[in-house]
Amino acid sequence: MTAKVFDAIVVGAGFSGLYMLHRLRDTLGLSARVFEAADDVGGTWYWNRYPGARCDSESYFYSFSDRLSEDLLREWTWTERFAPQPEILRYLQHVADRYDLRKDIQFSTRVVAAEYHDATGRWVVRTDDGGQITATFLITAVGCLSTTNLPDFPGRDSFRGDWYHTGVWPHEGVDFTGKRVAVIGTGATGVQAIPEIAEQAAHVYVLQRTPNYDIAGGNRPMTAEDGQKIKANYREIWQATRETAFGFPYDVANRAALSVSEEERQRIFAEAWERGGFRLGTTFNDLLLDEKANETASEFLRARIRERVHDPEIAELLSPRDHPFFTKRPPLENGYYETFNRDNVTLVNVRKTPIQEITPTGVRTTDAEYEVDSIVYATGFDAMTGTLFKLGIRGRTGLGLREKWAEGPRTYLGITTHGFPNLFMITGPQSPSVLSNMPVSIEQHVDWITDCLRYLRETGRDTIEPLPSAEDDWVEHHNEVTQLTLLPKANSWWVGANIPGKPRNLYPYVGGVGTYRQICDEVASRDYDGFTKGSGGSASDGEFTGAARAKYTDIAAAAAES
Ligand code: N01
Repeated sequence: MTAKVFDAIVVGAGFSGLYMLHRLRDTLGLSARVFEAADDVGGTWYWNRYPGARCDSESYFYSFSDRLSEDLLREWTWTERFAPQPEILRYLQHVADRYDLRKDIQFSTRVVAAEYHDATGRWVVRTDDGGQITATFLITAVGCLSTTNLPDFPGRDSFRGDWYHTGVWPHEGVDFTGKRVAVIGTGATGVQAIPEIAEQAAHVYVLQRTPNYDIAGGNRPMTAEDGQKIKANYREIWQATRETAFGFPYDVANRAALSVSEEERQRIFAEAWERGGFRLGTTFNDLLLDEKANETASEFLRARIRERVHDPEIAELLSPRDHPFFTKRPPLENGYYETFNRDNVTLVNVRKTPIQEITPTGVRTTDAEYEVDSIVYATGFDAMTGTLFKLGIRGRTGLGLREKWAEGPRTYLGITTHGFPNLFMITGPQSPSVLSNMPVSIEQHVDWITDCLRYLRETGRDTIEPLPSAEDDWVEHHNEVTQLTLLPKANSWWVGANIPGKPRNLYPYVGGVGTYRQICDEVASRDYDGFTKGSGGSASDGEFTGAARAKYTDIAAAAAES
């Protein structure tokens, strides 16, 4: 079969794949083909249709920015402070239509292999429909949370009732009316789904292994006044998202938690709590660095649980004691804690009495059997690398990405990896990705890749690959920055602890969105420092001067002085 030939292949048609396609095709004038496993655009927002699914970033900054279009920002009006899944999906469908993107997307098609051919300097990509196409550039836009984690409980397949994973929820929805339901998992997803399921079901058993520090979401409808105010300030809002630590339009306050009095600290926490969302995590600059500082926020949150949950024993069971605040992604909640005051909800501590097996009629722990009609697995994802590995990516010497990263990801800037020329990973591991407001990080990567491809064209090249020394340096820098924080202390999916056998590393980069952007820009401005460039698959022109880490050091020194 003759392979079809493109300039670029993109895998995935969520936020990142859509924007990448637009830039490749409409900005650079390249030919591109997108492969998408689903039968429509949307990515995360296509698959995650569980009850209560909504975004934990505020809707007015969880979208494409003015980089894509100021008109689109003016045209689109969000109806809720935190947009529900159907609305975000509609938004992405609207973007696909507005920019006529669907014609270059092949839906219902999975990439099963992607191999780099040294002799031609091209990627050869095979798909599950037997198709084969080649391209100079391969760009993964597969999202960070797209391969579900379904724990391998003994007897799982013997269950005779209905079961669901939240990450692949039935499109027609699920009616739990009159049903007894077990929900396994109390991460950001479980916390959104459980209150909604409890409204419908006859009884809900919440099987909790680790309680989280859930922050009040404070969701509410957006008023016309909200909309006008936001639209009048969009430029400033987006500029701020690009400069702050987490990609929000508000930054971490420049003060230490223990530098203020107890009374003042409580006032600051309470004010952030009232405003809702992730603001609480930005109240002091040492919450992620110092355990004593962190404990003040952790205890503030435990006190909120005790206020809202009537039974003190249940309140204590819901209170995290084994990890500092924000070392696991804190869920945003809307009525989660009150759910445990209902008669039809039972909290089961599966840390103390672990799940032993799934039986034909329910879930058996070491203590009891819970007979249920339905099981909901809110058990998360094989994050950041799970989907990349499933693409069957092989680089220059036939080395598989999975083999290369057997001990953990090795990247340069979280976008590229040595031995895999012309491979770009949007929001790849060791970039800020899931430690940020995703659309901001997605746009930054797509724009950086776009500039890089333009640079190659303008300098008469078509091949780029990071040097091993640049990659070693980035991995070392990533690990050093990680060790400054409390993040390694928790068994979170951020460190891969949720997947048996997964190498323990911090997968996202914690140096901050604004800092990271400056680092990437510095690398680009120095003729893509740390990359070799060339043509036809042969890249030898380029050196590594350490620009990335030098930029970080400069920024950190300036911050320490201020
Ligand atoms: O998954 P999780 P998630 N036995 O891995 C439990 C994003 N998100 O889908 O903590 C018993 O966080 C596990 O227990 P433990 C967001 O970034 C975004 O909830 O490992 N329990 C945990 O309670 C989020 O962080 C939005 O002890 C088991 C739960 O299952 C990410 O998605 C909305 C178990 C899994 O929690 C993932 O969240 C929702 C076992 N064998 C989610 N295995 C937005 O706002 C796992 N668990 C955009």
